[in-house]
Amino acid sequence: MYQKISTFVVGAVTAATLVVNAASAADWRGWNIHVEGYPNTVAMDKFAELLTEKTGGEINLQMFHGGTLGSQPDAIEQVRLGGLAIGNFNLGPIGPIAAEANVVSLPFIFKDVPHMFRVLEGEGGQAIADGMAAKGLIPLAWYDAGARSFYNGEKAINTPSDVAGLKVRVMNNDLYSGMISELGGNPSPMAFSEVYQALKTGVVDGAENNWPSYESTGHFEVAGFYSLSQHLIIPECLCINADIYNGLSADMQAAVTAAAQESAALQREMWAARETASREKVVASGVVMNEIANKLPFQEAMAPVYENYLAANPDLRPLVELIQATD
Ligand code: GTR
Repeated sequence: MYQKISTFVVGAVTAATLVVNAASAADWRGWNIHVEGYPNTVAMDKFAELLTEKTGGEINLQMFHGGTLGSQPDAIEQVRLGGLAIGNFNLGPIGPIAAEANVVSLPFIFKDVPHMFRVLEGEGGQAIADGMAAKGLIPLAWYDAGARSFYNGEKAINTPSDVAGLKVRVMNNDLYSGMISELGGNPSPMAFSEVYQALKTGVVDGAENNWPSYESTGHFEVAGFYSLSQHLIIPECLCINADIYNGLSADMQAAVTAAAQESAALQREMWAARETASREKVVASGVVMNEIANKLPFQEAMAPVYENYLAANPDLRPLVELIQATD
């Protein structure tokens, strides 16, 4: 009898311990669109490693790379709803959800990448982060995604009239569709994973992206003219579901944020090296790269895109002006 009771008690205690552990240790899932070896992929894996280390094993993140858990717009919804805890997102597809974040998708708003980071580190970045947090997404750190330029399989682009008539893939965001339309092209919003096949089969004539994505996706194999328009400089976030983050203790929040900041420092360092390596690789493979001597006509053509954004978001005019006035 004694034996029986003690077995029962030990069993009950073990079960209770398991319940407590299950409730206190968290298993998170994370989304990333990029392939193995891409700076963001390596940096997200580092984030997962640092999370376990800095939280003493209280939080464990399982990363899913290569967009295996779905398209970027779907994954953004999943992180907002809490089905996924973490994602590395480009702010492009976040713009339609958070108007403040959409400011970075105004073509030519940033002078260069350092300008973008100066804005993100200041009042402008806080306004963008607050706008995203209000929609359920907290940016823990910012990743570099360089500048995006046009590419296609037909010709070098030097003036807006070279874009006229081209069908160009864009990310899901009306600002990008407006941007292509104002240049006289036909915008085609499409998921990242579909672009290679669309370029290859002629469903679209061209697309636009930074050097590393142009290279890692193989787009350079099927669209061999890359024209340095650098029309968009869009930051990326290492984002977390707001309820999950807000539910953590202050110590855990600090550990998560520190892990994210370290991951971002690694990503930015690797990004700089990868931009050069990707450019060298595609140019060596025969890609025709051209500088655009005069970008002014492209910039001037964007006036209606800015007007439409400001007409829809009159309260965000100060944010646009703040960015433009930042040195
Ligand atoms: C990449 C970016 C991805 C995705 C992709 C696209 O540069 O890192 O998150 O936004 O572009 O064009 O869809």
